[in-house]
Amino acid sequence: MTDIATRGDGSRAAKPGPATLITVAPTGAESEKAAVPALPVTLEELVTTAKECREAGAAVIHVHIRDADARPTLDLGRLRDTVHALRESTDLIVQLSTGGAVTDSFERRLAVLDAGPDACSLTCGTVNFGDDVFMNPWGFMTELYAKTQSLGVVPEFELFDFGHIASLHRLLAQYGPPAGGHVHCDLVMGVPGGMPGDAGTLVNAVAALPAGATWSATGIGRTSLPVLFAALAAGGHLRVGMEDTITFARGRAVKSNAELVERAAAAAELAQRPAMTPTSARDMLGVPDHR
Ligand code: KMH
Ligand code: ZN
Repeated sequence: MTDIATRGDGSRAAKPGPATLITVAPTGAESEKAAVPALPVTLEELVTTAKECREAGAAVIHVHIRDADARPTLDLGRLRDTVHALRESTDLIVQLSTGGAVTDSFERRLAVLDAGPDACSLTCGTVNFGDDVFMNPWGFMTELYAKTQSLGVVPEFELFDFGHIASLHRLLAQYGPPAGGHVHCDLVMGVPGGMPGDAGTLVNAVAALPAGATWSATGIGRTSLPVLFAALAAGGHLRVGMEDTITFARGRAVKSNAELVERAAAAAELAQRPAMTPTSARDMLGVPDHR
């Protein structure tokens, strides 16, 4: 668990704790199955991936689902079936994406919580997203946050840029603490339009987080390894998966999500902060076990 240490000059720093939370984001909404055959898009593929990633050291699964044609969907029936199947087959914390795809409506993104997940993502601001725009205006953020509070779904605050950190402070000040009582953030770095994925940016972003917050980081594409090592060095947790990178090394495609989790777990072990179990992760994040 990461906690906060106060330096001699009164400033605050994350202090490495005994274990590393590893989140796997296996699918996302952006890659096409035809172009990336290893991407898990059916419920069966997702469950197999979840079991393999749990075995490799993941404690949380960040879930986007696909329809029968492997296109991104927020269909509520499919989401409910997915939550049920993942709970039946693993003890992972099931975190549904409320970001969806850039084309999804606010209404459908709010309805994701009705599928009854343990946790959800909550992005703290709009960001250019490659050639698209990922829309998260203040009114939508606050409505989504209030709904997480009333349903007891634990949010993870997705931060793509520094302005998102300012909005997170504003959200907490105006609406109070999240369900579960603990603030956990995920720095999503290296998106074309968001903050860059490098060590200097990570250190500055972490310094701006709310006091007492824990945090993970993920780097998109070629920033995935620099961000992974910077996060471990700075006392943070990790997110990996094919939502964020489909290249394992230069010229070598990712074969499975499990190999990304294995690599993250090996790096965490080297850093003497081995992968955290789902039970410890629930404890840290304030996520009750609904199974
Ligand atoms: N697919 C992106 C537009 C989230 O899951 O909350 C948004 C995203 C963030 O992936
Ligand atoms: Zn996502």
